[in-house]
Amino acid sequence: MSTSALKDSVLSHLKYSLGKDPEHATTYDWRVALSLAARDRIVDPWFESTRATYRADAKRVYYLSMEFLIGRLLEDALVNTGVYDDAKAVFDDLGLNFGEILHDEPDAALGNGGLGRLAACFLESLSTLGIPAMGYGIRYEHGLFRQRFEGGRQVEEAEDWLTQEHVWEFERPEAAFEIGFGGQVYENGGRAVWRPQEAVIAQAFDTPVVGWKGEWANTLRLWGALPKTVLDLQRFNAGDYAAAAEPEALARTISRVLYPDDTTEEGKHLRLKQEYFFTAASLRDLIRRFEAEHDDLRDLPKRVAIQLNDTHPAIAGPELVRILHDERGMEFETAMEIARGCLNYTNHTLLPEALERWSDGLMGYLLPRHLQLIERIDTAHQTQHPGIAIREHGEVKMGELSFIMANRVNGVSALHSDLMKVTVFKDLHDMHPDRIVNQTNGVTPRRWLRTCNPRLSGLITDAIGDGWIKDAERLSELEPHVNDAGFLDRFVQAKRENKVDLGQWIAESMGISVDPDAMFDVQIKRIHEYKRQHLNILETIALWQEMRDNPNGDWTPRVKIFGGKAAPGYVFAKEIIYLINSVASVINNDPVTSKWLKVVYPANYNVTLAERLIPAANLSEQISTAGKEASGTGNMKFALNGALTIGTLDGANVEIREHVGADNFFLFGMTAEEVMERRTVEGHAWDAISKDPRLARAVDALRNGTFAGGDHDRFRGIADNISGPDYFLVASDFSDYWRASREVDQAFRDTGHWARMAALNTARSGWFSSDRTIRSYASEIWDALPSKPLRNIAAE
Ligand code: CBF
Repeated sequence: MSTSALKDSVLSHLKYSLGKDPEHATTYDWRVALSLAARDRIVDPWFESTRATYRADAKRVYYLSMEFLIGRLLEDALVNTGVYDDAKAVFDDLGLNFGEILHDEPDAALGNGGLGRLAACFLESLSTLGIPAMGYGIRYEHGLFRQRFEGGRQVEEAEDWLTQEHVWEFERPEAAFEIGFGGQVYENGGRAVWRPQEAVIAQAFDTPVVGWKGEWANTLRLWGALPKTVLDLQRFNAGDYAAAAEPEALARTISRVLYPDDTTEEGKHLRLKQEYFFTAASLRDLIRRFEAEHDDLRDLPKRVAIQLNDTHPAIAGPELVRILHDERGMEFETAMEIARGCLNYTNHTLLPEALERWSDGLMGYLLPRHLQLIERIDTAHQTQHPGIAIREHGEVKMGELSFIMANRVNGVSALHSDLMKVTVFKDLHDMHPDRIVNQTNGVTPRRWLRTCNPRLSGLITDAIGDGWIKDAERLSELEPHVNDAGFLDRFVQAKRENKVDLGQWIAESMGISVDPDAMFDVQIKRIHEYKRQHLNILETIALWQEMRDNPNGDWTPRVKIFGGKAAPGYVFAKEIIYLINSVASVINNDPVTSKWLKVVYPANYNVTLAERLIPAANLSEQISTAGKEASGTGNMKFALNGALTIGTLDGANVEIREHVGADNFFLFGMTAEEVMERRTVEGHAWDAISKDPRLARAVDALRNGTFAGGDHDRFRGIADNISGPDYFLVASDFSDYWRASREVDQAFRDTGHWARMAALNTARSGWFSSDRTIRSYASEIWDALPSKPLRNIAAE
């Protein structure tokens, strides 16, 4: 596409879609006009991909996920369709600030963390590889909450990303299904009939997801909840306006918020409703599509692979059995076989408390027929494999249900998959030894290097051509360049410029000045005890104390950057946030140490912020208690962007270290096995504290009010936890973390060597592309083939 054709398209949308002339157009208007012009370019490949799928009668992959953390879409679309430079030229020509236009787009907060971002990377890779696929999820009006800090504490606010028109989606009023809840189960002629007591409408909204060069586009179909009756007119006419609007308000509650606090009964009720709502709508939709082309539902497993992203869509098992058995009259056993032939389950956590369980009471109340079917599935499984139950202590265990209903179950890193076999799913694995397979996570190199880090990706393309963007393993061709001083200089320069940009943003948005030559040390992820942000802040405190002791020391300057949200009901995580902010305000105002140490915690960590922070990072903090982080994907993004990792042997860190080389990775801490052993030592925390005076002093600072304006109690909870139960072994890993951190300091001072290590991280991280992950799912789980690439629209 020529620049002038793109310009015409933007101006035409400005006029005819937005009804604005250029003189009066706002940044919003220009952004929407450009997005519509970009969207136009995606529609043809999108249609062609669908037609090609029908023509080939290809197997389709359906990815069911409660989260799709897609972030902003405009820049990605421009890059993938090859018109980024033209778009920039158009706006330069119009005298408008292109960066400002791109940044006007709201960040779609349809996810919480790694699981949701993984789903978004997978959709992009599925399109890049040309595998016919569809993502199914919920169109949350507010998504995950927006985080703000008030006096250092997290405050949650409703995210309002949908108050503006979401230009990427197409509303599909015709693709709507009635989804029922509650009610009774009757018997009719030997068949069970479920009569729900209430129902809402699930309506589809489609967003095309375009792959690299626009050769293929799949669909993200998100369901919005609507009432069956918009307005109760009788009540309205009787003057009871609030009651008249109630059906609409209640129905819409289902697609309002991602992860409503489920510590209350109402919250649990809503969460289970959400899960059933999107799963049931998706199954009906995919069966309708199948039946438009095929007659025999017994062929479903040949044509359809359904991936359950965690247990949130686990109700898919009983629902599919219900449709096939109750509604289509198949034998229960046949229905089971078909369901199991289609369904696969990805586990993302070993934390037992994170594996969902629903009480029989709630399940029976909302989904009475499903509870009966779960009992039957349980009995059938126990008859063949005695000893493990889906239902236990009056609860349905969704992990077990997912496992039993799945053809394949996968973990998300080699270590995690191995641990699944000996911990949470030990008994099931012993019964079904072939079912668990590993699929190490990956990230799309388009967004997480090409787009988010134009300086580095430009340098890479200059050195080895742009083949790496589609085939990230070709980044290894950089290896010889790592010995070239000129290349390394440019590598360092790109990183430094990214740091300068970030420094400016920090200064403008937070009023903190940071030195771009200091080490940018970043820990960004959900706040959780197992991720151990409190280990990091404790080390920060200890470092600050030593700097104050020795103000003439030759310290390596560091900027410690944190980012992340705590679940609204997770009190301890919120205390950690408060502690980090409190430490930041003391340290950042200390004239003695300010030239060496700063602590920066921008609020509302999201995809956009990650895209800003990762390219500027020197050090990536991956410091979870070994055995607790299933994989991590941030760790991969950092390595790809030339940051070195300080980390434990946990999740995908293990594989990252193998790929980048042990010399280019700062390892510390206990292994998963040592962690389990250490926990059995009585008083392990006290033991560690008494052996390390540095640690003792840092913990003491939590108790003596140093960071709480003299209040001894404010952070006592955290101090007591670290020195008491310390389940996540912060105290026991502290000394080794300190040692590794000082090694990092030393290494950073040798700028040439650091640059080489950083460049090797980039050169050796291509394996962590989500293209590799998706290829592996396609061959080992889905039996789905990439279709032929269509035309390359980027070249047109
Ligand atoms: O597999 C993707 C990610 O999922 C999580 O975020 C999750 O939600 N359970 C894990 O915590 C990550 O380790 C993992 O990378």
